[in-house]
Amino acid sequence: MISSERIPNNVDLSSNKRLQRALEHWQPKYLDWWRDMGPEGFQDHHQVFLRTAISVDPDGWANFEFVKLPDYRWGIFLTEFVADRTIGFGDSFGKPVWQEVPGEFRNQLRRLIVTQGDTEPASVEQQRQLGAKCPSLYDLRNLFQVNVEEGRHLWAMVYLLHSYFGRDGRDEAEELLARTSGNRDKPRILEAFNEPIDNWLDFFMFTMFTDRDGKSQLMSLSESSLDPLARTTRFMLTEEAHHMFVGETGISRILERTCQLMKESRGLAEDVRRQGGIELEMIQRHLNFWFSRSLDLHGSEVSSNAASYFANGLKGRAREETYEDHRITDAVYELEVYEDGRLSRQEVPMRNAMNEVLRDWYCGDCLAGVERWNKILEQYGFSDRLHLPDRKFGRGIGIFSGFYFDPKGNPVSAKEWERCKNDWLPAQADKDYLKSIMVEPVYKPGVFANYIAPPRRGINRMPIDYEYVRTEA
Ligand code: BYC
Repeated sequence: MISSERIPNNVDLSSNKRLQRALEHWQPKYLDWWRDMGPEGFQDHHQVFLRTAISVDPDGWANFEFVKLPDYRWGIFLTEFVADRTIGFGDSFGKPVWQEVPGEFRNQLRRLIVTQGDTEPASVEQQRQLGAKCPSLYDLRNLFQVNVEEGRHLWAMVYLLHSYFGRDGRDEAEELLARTSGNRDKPRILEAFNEPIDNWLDFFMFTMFTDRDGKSQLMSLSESSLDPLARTTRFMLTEEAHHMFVGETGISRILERTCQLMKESRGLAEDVRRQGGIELEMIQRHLNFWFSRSLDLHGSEVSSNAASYFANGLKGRAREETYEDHRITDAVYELEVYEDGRLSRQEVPMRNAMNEVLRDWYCGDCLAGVERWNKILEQYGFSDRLHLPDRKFGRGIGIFSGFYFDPKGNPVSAKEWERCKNDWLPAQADKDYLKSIMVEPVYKPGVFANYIAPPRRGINRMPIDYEYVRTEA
């Protein structure tokens, strides 16, 4: 039976019998999915030092305990209700927000919620084999924290589907457990969530760049006129911040170790490799891949879907309150386009360019992170730098897909692309090398794989050599 003890929540679950029954029906299927598709090899005999949200207060997060992964208490939380909240953008700007789904926007809202929901279990599936290759117990615990929170984000979207979309919503909730990342017949909806995450470099890049798309999309959904969606996504953002911390500091620590190995040698890639490290060029190739995949997640540059989401007040801009014009009926966006083999600029109605507006915000947020990484190279006295590739590079969605650009954004021929692509994007040789240095997991407290530096501090004031994941006797 679902109770506030089993499912921490602030939606008064026990007094809503219909919802309670629907979730009771869904929960065993979720747990079956978690056992089948969640972290492999860590379901039954391990206790993990995890934090569980038990309320939306700032100290609601301070709950750390050892739990078995399938026993994690996946909760349902919305940020506090704000009385008299009004619609912040679009054609109905200034009118009261909705507590129920308006019939005319039902399909669009369902589609947004399903797309968001689909990414959450997808990422757990993508990461399920990383435990057997972990660089330390500290990192293993962080991986599982990210995984259980993605599971909670799925609960958040399923809560909305069950509460506001009736039979259709319940069917969609089942489908969220039926699609699988990378499955040929029933893949996940968005492309990046079907890419394999085979190694910890991919994992850290994914949590840096793809989780950051999670941040930008959740920020825009948190402006929604559907108040329960806005409040749910607002709380999800607090967890997203931790995932990006894992990604950013994971790469920082790899970079730091690479710098140490470069110092010890002559700074050459082959020397870093000879000592079991990850050379800068390989880090850059993985950055290129996950950044461009995550750019794709923002959709096409010109999108009538995006225009309609904005007009209808379903999905706004990140930090909508910082803009002056919230209706933007006449404004235009100057877009870079590629036509007849030439790059030029074209004006498009701003509403149709909403995906691009969000992508601008996203690129700025990514750039700040890359600059923080470059400080490490600077501190070690190296002139090498990591770079974000141009946003036209390596795209599979939108107006630049189907064309070839180098990482600086210059058009190149198919032949040139073939010649250089292994310098620009991860190649099989990279995968093989990374596999070889991660083949032995590090399960000894306080010990770290040779390719990564220890973190600055442990979790929740525990020491770095704390046994964050324990094997049961
Ligand atoms: N791959 O007008 P278009 C996260 C489809 S991540 C495959 O270009 P639109 C997380 C599109 O669905 C955040 N298909 O795009 C991170 C449409 O298909 P239909 C997830 C794609 O609709 C890490 C067609 O192409 N949240 O939370 O303006 C770990 C034309 O669409 C892709 C959201 O995405 C793609 N990359 O915008 C865990 C928010 N891109 O309808 C979690 C909800 C587009 O013609 N989603 N398509 O069959 C949305 O707001 C929008 O659906 C999108 C696309 C921004 C994704």
